Amino acid sequence: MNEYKILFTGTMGAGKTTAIGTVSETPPIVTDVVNNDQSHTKERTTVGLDFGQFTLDSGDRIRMFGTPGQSRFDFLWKILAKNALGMIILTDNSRPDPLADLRVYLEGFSEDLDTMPCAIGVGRLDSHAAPSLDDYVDELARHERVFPVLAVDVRKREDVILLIDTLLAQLEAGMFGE
Ligand SMILES: Nc1nc2c(ncn2[C@@H]2O[C@H](COP(=O)(O)OP(=O)(O)O)[C@@H](O)[C@H]2O)c(=O)[nH]1
Ligand SMILES: [Mg+2]
Repeated sequence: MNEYKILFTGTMGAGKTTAIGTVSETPPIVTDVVNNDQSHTKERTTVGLDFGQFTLDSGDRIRMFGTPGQSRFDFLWKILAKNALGMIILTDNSRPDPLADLRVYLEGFSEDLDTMPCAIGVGRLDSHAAPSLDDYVDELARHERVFPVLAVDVRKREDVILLIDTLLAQLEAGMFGE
């Protein structure tokens, strides 16, 4: 049995806590507290981390960690990224500048992304068509990254599993020399 540690990151409200809760077979551990950040309207936000896990059909176990979104917690990002096999970056397309949001994580996790697969999950694309998936691919290219970009609704189990499968497929293809 293999264990895969996967990191979920992305801006506040992008859906990290929801995504992990959607697929976790154990009650997710959530460290959300009352939000006092005036620039965001969410009532609760993550300051620490989220944790959840589930077992694949193969018997392999996925351990999922959610990072605090705000870059003032970036000292924690480094710790959480250690030994992770892959990273999922979630964005919320209803935000003012989702590509700028993406950049925060591409740059903050730049070293980690040299050695692990990554998939981008774009939320609320159905109601907010711009930027398009192609715009995301172009933004990644500007950072010399080639990652799959998927439209997702993190409230749907199959969407979250597709993101995880996309990471595992990159590992299995030997793209990251595990
Ligand atoms: N209407 C709508 N809501 C969504 C969609 N995706 C995520 N959400 C909601 O957005 C919120 C995301 O919050 P949360 O998971 O706490 O984000 P986090 O800060 O990244 O952990 C949740 O209330 C989700 O139900 C979507 O596609 N449509
Ligand atoms: Mg959260």
